[in-house]
Amino acid sequence: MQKVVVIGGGGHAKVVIDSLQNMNVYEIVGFTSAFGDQESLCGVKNIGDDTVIQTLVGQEVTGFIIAIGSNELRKKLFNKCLSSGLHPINAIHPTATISPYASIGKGVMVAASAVINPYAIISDNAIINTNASVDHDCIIDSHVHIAPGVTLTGSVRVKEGAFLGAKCTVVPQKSIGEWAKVGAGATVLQDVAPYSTVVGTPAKIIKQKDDI
Ligand code: JB2
Repeated sequence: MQKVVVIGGGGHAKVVIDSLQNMNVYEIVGFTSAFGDQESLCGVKNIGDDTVIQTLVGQEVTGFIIAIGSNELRKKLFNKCLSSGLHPINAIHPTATISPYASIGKGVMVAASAVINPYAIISDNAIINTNASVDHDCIIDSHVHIAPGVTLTGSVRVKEGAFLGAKCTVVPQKSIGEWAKVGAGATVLQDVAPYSTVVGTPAKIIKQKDDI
């Protein structure tokens, strides 16, 4: 079995480790974390901070996945692990349904009961969380997090680093801009501007890029 390391030791790491264990194709050598985390998660041991990564490369560990919810931090650590020579692996829970006509990038997490329909494209280091639905022709860019229960109807474009909160819905052919945030339960009927935050039904802007 390919030896892999999980980066992160919080709530999201539990879900990623559980998915990897269900896949039964990787040997997880441990997880790295930043501060005061538990000694083990789901039977996988805490092997310290990210300084151990270089050591692992020399110990036949070839794969990694970033198991952290924050899109900014996940992007930073993804690039750091790539430059260390490790290769990103996917954590796809066996109960996820992924069309053979969909395309899945590297370092992607697809959680239990998520559905990815034909001609959807999921880019590197994205999270498609529990029970989310990504319909035909949706394009999900890198470092995006689609939270549990989100419904993306057909041909939705989600740009880099955007966060879509739990159970929000986006109607067809709308675009969510780079690093935008959509609140839990929102219904998106219009394009969402980059770096903005929208909430409610219909979704309205509560924060724009200029407010940052
Ligand atoms: O530089 C780092 C670093 N910075 C923080 N390197 C490594 N290896 N780990 C880092 N961390 C780790 O991120 C912390 O040590 C901690 O283990 C983890 C953050 O844990 P937390 O439980 O706060 O967040 P999470 O990202 O695991 O889960 C969030 O996102 C999920 C998608 C939560 O909001 C969950 O509720 C949510 N389901």
